[in-house]
Amino acid sequence: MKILFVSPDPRPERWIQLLESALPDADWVVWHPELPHQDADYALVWQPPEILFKKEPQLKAIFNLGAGVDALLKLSKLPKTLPIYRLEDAGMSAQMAEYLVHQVAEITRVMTIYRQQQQQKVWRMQAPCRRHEWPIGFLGMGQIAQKSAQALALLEYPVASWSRSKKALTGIESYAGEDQLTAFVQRSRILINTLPLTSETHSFLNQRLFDQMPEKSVLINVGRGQHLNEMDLLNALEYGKLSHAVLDVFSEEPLPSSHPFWSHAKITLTPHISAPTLREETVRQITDKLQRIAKREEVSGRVDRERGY
Ligand code: OXD
Repeated sequence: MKILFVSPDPRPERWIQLLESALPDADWVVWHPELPHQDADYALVWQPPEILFKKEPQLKAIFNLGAGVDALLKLSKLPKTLPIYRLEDAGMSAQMAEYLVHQVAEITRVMTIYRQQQQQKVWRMQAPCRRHEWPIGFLGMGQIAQKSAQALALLEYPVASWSRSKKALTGIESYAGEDQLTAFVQRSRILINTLPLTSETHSFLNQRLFDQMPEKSVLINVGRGQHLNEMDLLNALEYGKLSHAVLDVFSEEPLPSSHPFWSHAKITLTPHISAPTLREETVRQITDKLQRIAKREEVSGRVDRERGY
């Protein structure tokens, strides 16, 4: 069995070492566009170039080295029936929960004020956080978002989610479908975007949505940069409903140094690190899926091409 490793990771040998020890019988190849035809069976991919599918049309399945498959599904040469498996959790949900609890606490516990006070050697207690004043809403409630929602609910924030269909998760109020979007947005003072990027969710975070949010709301985007209309965000921070935004993803990554988000006083920005792919967990999960495929067993995490995730 020949398997290609296709990733912009500058040190692919760190992956290959783990992959070879997990599945020593396979022939692992670090692929690059100059390689001749490999006649490989499978490929592990992260943001692969279009030419991969032109050169290796015989692939039986591909494994995405992340949860979001938007970069893959927009490739026109991607064969229509090629099975795609995405990462399911693989250590991402705990990291995401930690990131979101941290960002929410930064805001609701006014940590920037305490940092300023430290610089000025000021010993002063600010008003304690009243959790009922900070209802949190998750746009999207996939596998990775669930742990975050539950962690914040455990900390006694009022937490709700909005998704295609209703979700039955203890302590989390579920809103679903177009009809319930306005009610959901109107109640959510902290809006956390975890939607998959599809043609339906492109520019979902826009002026119309921000206008419906409560006064002095906060937007946290850990989905994709293309979910956000950047001009609308800047306007909403300047004149509108939003008091702050936390952004981990951007339509152009790395974010160009001239971008106004870098120095905006009301924006906290991180370089797409809310839930990075962890090598050990990922290798364990993908090699397990490969072994299941070999035994013709059921394999979870297959992307629904119609739905787009
Ligand atoms: C992912 C990501 O999709 O890291 O996994 O953004």
